[in-house]
Amino acid sequence: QIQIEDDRTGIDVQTLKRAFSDNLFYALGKFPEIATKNDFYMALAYTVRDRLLRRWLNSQETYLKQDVKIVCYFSAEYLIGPQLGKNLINLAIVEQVRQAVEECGLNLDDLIEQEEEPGLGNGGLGRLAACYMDSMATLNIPAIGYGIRYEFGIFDQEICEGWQVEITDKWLRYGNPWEIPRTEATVEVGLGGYTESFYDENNRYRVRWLPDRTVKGVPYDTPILGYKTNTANTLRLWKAEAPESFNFQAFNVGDYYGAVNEKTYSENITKVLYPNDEPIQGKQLRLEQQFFFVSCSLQDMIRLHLATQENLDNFGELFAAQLNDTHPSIGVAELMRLLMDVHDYEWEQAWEITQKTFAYTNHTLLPEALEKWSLGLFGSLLPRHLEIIYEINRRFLHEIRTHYPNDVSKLSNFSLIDETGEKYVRMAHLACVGSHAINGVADLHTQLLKQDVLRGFYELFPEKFTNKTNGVTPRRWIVLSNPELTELITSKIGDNWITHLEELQQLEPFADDPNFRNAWRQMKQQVKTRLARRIEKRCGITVDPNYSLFDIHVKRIHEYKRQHLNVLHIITLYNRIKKNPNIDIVPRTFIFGGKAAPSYFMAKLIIKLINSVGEVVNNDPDVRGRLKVVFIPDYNVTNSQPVYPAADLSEQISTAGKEASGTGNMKFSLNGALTIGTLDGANVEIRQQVGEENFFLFGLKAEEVSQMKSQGYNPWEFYSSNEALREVIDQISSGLFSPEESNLFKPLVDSLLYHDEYMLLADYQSYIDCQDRVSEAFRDWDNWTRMSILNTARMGIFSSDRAIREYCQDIWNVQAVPVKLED
Ligand code: 26R
Repeated sequence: QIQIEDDRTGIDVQTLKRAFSDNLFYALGKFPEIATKNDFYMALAYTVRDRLLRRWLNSQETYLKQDVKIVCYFSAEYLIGPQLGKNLINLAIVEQVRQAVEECGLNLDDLIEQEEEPGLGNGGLGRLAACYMDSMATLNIPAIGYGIRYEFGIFDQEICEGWQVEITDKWLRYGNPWEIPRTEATVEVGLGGYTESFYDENNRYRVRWLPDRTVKGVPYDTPILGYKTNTANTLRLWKAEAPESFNFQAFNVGDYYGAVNEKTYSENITKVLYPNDEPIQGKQLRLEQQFFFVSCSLQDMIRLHLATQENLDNFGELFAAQLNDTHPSIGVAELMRLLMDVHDYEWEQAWEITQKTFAYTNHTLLPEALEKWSLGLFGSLLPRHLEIIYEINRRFLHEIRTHYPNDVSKLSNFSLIDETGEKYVRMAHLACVGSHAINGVADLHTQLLKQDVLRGFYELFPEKFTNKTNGVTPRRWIVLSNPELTELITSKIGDNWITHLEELQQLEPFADDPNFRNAWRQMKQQVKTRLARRIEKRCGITVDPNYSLFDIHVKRIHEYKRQHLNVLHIITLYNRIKKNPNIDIVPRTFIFGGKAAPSYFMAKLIIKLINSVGEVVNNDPDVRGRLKVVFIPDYNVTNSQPVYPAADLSEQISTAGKEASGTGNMKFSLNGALTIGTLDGANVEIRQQVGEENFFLFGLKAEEVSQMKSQGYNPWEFYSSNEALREVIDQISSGLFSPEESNLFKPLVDSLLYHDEYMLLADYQSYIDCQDRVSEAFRDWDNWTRMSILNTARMGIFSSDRAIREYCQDIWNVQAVPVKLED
């Protein structure tokens, strides 16, 4: 019988040291004298992994033995970030480990920085999945995260002469100590081919699918340990491999190279993550990825289920499958196929099980991001699923006909098939009919879903719709990212807030305590200084953490997020200085970060614009360092962690109605930044929470945006009637910021003057006025600090723990299951 605190897993400094050097020797095959920093990192990672394995195995065993309901989170993306620091915190062994490695002559923070993060997502959606996995483990909710083990995640970004350059993300290059392949749980997935009908031995009409190729799915498991609990859930990511078919046997010696080729073909499926904002029309590989991971996962669930249950009748009582956007929505058709074609269920019962199992979260209102697949592509890859979708549709439209007897237009609006031009399968429609619950990710977003994008479905089944406002995990986004703040909060209210974030409320009275305010200001100064050092090192730009307002805009680069509106403000301030070099202006450091999709020309041009404006502003002697513009390259989870804590001001300035929720907005405000923002996504609720006097609001409301659009918005009117705006635009188009190529930004300027899809010019003046209020407020440090404290104190409801509790109660009907350490 293994003892928990034996030599192998003990957590005192001596035992940790011993385990660390054992792992270096036995797992890495190195002496300390010849070990690289990465060897040390790996040895430490294994040492930490050893200490969570017991919890992991016990969790799996507990779920298997008891008939507990398990959440299966289906997501094509996960941005879990680096694991070492997080696991140390969750195991509560940071200090011992720090000392142990120090006694070996090493620095813990250096080793933590050595980790290469798995960038298996684009942005908000993938990071949300990671926060939810953290919260489910912390709340002892049985859960499996299913997804894709991309060999190449989101590209690494370099900035060359102001332009984004994409570099392949080789994250597996030095090995991944956190994952364990479970080859014994490999499954097979079919693709292509055709279907045929037949009568089975009971003379029942049946259909079978004869795929023309199959691939193997091999699961790679990563433990997701909760905070100070015994629950360690599994993130199960599938890798595609070639089946060991005839081709690899001696039969085919003549075509050895052909056989190897086929292997490459199969393995392509999980090769690379698709960037969003990339036209995916006709990208067969993307559909293959989606079907591949969903089929693997459903087969895996069925196997798990049948290990303890006689049949699949109660599948939906033991699994809650959440569709993270429509990317995994093919699961509706695949579960139907598995139940009917493989497990002999009749349509009606299969349909009942399917609807009971699935629920769907929508994450975007942008029309270009609503997934649809052309019938040709769909039918050739998934012929059986297309038949099933036709049958779902036939039955569904029958209901529609009875519900709206005299309205044929309803049929084409509701149909799972878009027949307005070339024919497509509408994945959101499939997700809606196949799920028992549908949710948006912020109050406003859910309202807009009900009013616009999914209006018909809302009228038809209003009871399916709920709102689940997003949340973020305080373990990564406060405790790990901001130790200074963590300590300060804990010194006043204890550390229970880490799992009960509403308790931050207890900070409120301290907002009026001068000593506490002082400590708060010092803490902010400290973390700003930390970021300033990094900026100096990474970008070679000196910034002033003491007097300058850190104004931060980090997120994917997209026109709707309006990084270029921020730039218009920078140029406006620059012009004020140029006109009056002695003007009394609040010094600001504008910090940007984010990736643009490789083929998104306008977004890449915005990056270039930021850097070009920075070049001019940063080097103009008249500015005297009062304005600085910085673009932090390669924005990802790792690089974001030092950023959120250092912000004075958080930029959340999307066109109202476009940002489904945002989650960066929450990370900033939790860390005591004030927000300048529109009434969009979760900004609305953040403002409600922190109080309107502690939030800088500007811009058109969602309603006003659509109104103005329908009345015929003319950006030119704003341009010609606003002198400051006109000057800024003219400077950009005249080449002031691109002397080597004066037409460089013409596409951007033209787009603003003649279309301005995202209403920058309409919101310009309101934004500038609001920024002026920000500057005035920042002059009063004392009051600013007070507002900052109140932001943190009132942001508790934006914990992902709260969000997960709501999903458990309203959608999943899942209970916590405590895991014992000894068994
Ligand atoms: C179809 C395809 C290629 C694709 C489109 C869009 C793939 C991925 C996306 C990403 C979208 C769905 C996304 O990330 N949405 C973001 O989800 C966050 C979490 O809910 C929100 O906070 C954020 O507002 C929203 O943009």
